[in-house]
Amino acid sequence: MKIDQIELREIQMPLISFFETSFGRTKLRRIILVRVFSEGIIGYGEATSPEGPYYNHESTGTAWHILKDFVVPKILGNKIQKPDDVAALLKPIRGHNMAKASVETAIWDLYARRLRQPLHQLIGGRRSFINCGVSLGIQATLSELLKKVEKELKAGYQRIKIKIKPGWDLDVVRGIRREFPEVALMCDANSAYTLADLDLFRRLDELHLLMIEQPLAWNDILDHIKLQQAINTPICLDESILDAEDARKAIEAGACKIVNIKLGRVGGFAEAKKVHDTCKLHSIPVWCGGMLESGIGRAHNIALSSLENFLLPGDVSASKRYFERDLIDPQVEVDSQGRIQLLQEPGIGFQPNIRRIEEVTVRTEMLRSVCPEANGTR
Ligand code: OSB
Ligand code: MG
Repeated sequence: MKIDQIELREIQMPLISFFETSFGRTKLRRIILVRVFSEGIIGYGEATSPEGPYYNHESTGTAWHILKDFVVPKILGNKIQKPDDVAALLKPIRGHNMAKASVETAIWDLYARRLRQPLHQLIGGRRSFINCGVSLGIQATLSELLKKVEKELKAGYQRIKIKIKPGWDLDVVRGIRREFPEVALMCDANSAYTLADLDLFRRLDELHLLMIEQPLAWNDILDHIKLQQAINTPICLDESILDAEDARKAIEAGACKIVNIKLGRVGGFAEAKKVHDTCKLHSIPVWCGGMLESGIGRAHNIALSSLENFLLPGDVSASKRYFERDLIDPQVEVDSQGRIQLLQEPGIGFQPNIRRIEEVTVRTEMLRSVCPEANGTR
């Protein structure tokens, strides 16, 4: 593949309603979109880094810096035969997986478009639709949260995830259980607790939750093993799993029974597939996490979720839950049974709406190879 140029673009889009987790509140998404140009075809990717370094170490600003100064020059200065080469090429850059994944996923989209093949098919997906849940942020009151739960269940979503933090946990989960005794329910702590909170987890353990996501430190495995030994509810790791080796070690050690896979967190499709395969080998189900993506990242998540071991509903939901108007056509929609159908168009399947993208762009930079001869052949 001859990569001619790569465009970085920061877009800003307000969320329809703020999204609050244990680490903070998001009102405005600042997202980097990546466009990779090759012989008349454009591949699209999105850096899923949040605005500040509170989920992991990455932010919109660090992603721009790492992309512009390290990732993009490496891509433009090397031969790329197929999208699987990209992750290997970027390996010397330590960390910054979300920055790397934006380009990696764009090159997968580009390659699939070249082959006129849907991306989900190219990566080996087997599904015709994916199963969807929702992630509900921390609210001002329990009654507001209950209203949101009811609304999303009416819309058809198959499971409810709520964010918890100290002071917004046991009573809230009990409150939902009282109103919705049978609903598929889980909670996500984003690393807000320690083993000193074991009592809390023993009580949550009585509420037949599907799983508890990332209860302990973002870089921990050992304490999660101890917690998993103390409770029956499966622990699901999110922040702690950065690659397939992390997944293998966590599973072998008994730190979790379920894994959340995010394209950004693991550096793109090549590693996400490895995490998926490792989990499958150990009979550990996975599901697709979200990072409040625009339609571009959402479309990549849909393709990823088509792999066979995505056995649990993911945090991939309709565009209209997040944004007044998304960046793609059609918008992502969920049917009355909480499913998203996979499209059969080439690449991510959804068409980026350039007019809409222009409207929300705040800065753009086009990067070209300084030495075009160095940059691959057909
Ligand atoms: O931990 O899964 C998470 C959003 C931002 C940062 C971290 C997380 C989340 C979500 C939202 O849960 C998922 C989504 O709907 O995009
Ligand atoms: Mg999470």
